[in-house]
Amino acid sequence: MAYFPEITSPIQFEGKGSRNPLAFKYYEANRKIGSKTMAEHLRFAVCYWHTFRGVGSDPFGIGTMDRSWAAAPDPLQRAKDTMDAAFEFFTKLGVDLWCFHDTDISPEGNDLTEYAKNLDEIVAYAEEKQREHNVKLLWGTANLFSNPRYQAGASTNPDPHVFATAATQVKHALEATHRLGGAGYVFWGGREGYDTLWNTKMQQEREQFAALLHMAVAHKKKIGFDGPFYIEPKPKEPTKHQYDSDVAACLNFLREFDLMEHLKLNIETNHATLAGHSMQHELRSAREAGALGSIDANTGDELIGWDTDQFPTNLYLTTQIMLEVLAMGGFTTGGLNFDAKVRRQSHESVDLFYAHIGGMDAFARGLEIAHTIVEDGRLDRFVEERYSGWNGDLGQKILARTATLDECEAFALANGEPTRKSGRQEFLENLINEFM
Ligand code: XLS
Ligand code: NI
Ligand code: NI
Repeated sequence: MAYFPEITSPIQFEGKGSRNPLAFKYYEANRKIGSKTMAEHLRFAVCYWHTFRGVGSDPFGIGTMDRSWAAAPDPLQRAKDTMDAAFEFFTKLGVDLWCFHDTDISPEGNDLTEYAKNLDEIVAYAEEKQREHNVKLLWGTANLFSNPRYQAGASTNPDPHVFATAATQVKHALEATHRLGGAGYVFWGGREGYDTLWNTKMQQEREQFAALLHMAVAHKKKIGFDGPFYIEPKPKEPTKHQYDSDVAACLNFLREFDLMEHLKLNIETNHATLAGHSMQHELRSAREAGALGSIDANTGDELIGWDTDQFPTNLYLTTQIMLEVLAMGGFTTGGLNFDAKVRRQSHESVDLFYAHIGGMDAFARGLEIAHTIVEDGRLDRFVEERYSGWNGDLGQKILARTATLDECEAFALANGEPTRKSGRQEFLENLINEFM
C-alpha cells in the first residue's frame, strides 16, 4: 500500500527553469561542488517526530493532519504502518538519512518492560527497512520530556527515581541507535531547566545532568558505539530557563563537567533565535571551539515568540549556515536534519513533500552560493587584511601572551594615534548580494 499515492516516482532534479512544484530546482544529489557531491556536503535527514508523528495541534486546537498511516487501532501495528510510510517518504524524496526519538517509533506501553520489548521489536523492523531502502540513521535520541513523569525534568528531577527511569530510556535509545548503525546520538534537555527558582537547586540539577552524560559516555564505550554525542542548545520552552540555553552555556557546561571531549553540539536555527542570537553566531561559536557537530535545519518566525520549527527557505540563512559548514571542512558524522514541521493548515501529506523539497533546494542553493563566496576569496581577503596588523611583532607577542603593559605603552607612545579604518559593513553586504 502507498501512503503517498500522489507521488508516483522519486522526486527528480529538473533545474531552475522547471515549473513542476514536485521537482528540485537546485538540489542535484550527484552534482559536484568542489570535491564533494551535493548529497555528501548536505547530508539531509528527515526527522520522524514532526514529519510522521506530528498531528498539527497547538495550544488552541487539536490536530489537523490527514495521516493515513496513523489509523490502525493497535499501537504496534500503527507504529509499523508509520515506519512503512516513513521509508516510502525517504525513498520518494531521495533522502537517505533519518532521526528519531525512542517514543516516536515505538509505543511506550504500560511500563518500562513493555517499553523495552516494543522498542526491540520496532528496531528490528527498522533494521529491515533500512537495509531494504538503503537508508541510514543520522542520530537517535530519547524523549525525556513528554511523559508526565518528566514534568519536573528527567536527569534534573528532584527525585532520583525519575533520574533512573530517564537513564533507562537513554540506555535503550542508545542501544537502539547503535543497532541501527546511527552516526551519532543527541541529548536535547527537554525539561532540563526550571519553571521557578523558588523550588529549584540549580547547581545540583546541573550536576545531575552531567552525571547522566558521564553514565552515557561509559555505556557507549561498553557497547562499542563510536559515534559522537551531541548536546542541543535551547534557551526556553518548555521550561522558562533551560540549562543548555545557547552554545556558550553548553560549552561552559561541558567544560565545567569534563565532557568537552565527549560531546559536540547539534545546533538548531529556531533555538538560536529564541536565545537572541543569529544561527550564524551560534554556529561560529561552536565551530571555533571545535564543537560543531550537526545541525537541526529549520527556522522560526520572528513575530511569534515560540519554537515554530518552520521549514527553512531563506537563502541568506542557508548561505550563512553552509559558509560555517564549509569553514569547518564539511560534516563528518553530522548532517542537516529537518527538525521542522509543516504549518497546521498544511494538513495534506503532499505538503510534507513541498516542505522538504523547498528546504533541500534552499540548502542546495545556499551551498552553491557559499562555495562561490569562498572561491571568489574577496570576503576572506578582506577579513585577513583587516587583522593583518596582528602579524607584526607586537601583535604576535600579545597573542602569545608574552607582551607586558609596559611594552604596549612603549609602542603606543612611539607610534602616536592609531589610524582608524572603516569596517566596510555596507560594502561587504553588497558584496554578499553579488552572489545571491
Ligand atoms: C525541540 C528539539 C528536539 C530535539 C530532539 O525543540 O529541537 O526536537 O531536536 O529531541
Ligand atoms: Ni531539534
Ligand atoms: Ni525546535
